[in-house]
Amino acid sequence: MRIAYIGLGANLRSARGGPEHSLRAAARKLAALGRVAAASSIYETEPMGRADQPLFLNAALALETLLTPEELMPRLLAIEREFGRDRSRELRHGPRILDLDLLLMDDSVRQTAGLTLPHPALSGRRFVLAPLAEIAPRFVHPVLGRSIAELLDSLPREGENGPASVRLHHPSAGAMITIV
Ligand code: PH2
Ligand code: MG
Ligand code: MG
Repeated sequence: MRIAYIGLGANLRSARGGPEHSLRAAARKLAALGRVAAASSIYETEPMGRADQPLFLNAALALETLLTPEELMPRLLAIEREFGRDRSRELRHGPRILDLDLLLMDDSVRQTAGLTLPHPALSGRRFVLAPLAEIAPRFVHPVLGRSIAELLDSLPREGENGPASVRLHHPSAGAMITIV
């Protein structure tokens, strides 16, 4: 059994609903690939990369699964496509119907065409680290040798990744899906 940490993000409506619906529905699809062991709250985050787009919703979950990283990755892409994401028609750092990022999988380190583990953007982004720190604060990044809580703590106090760039979407709602 492996544990995959997956980051979820959305800031555009899909044909079926808004970003919040997409995150919750995607989490239920992920649950079918194993067992969701932990799920974060949903966060409302300032768009990184391009300012001229809606706020993002971001979250993270821990998936216990028998799939390897190479098997899981195409399943994530297939779920993105199911919600209507078309990678051929999007801008770098632009708006997204649904983004599912494989952030970490146990202590796997990979660098291939279709998969880089740990996710290269993990350590510098508050909108990834804040949700992840809610479910795995002591998980140690296999390359950097620092915990998620330490990485979050070492982000700049000002600017694009400052503490104000991330807040709870529903301050008292709890996890994005019910853990069974
Ligand atoms: N994803 C992007 C671009 N910018 N900003 C935030 N806050 N959250 C995201 O998930 C995000 C982003 C797509 O590459
Ligand atoms: Mg992403
Ligand atoms: Mg992605």
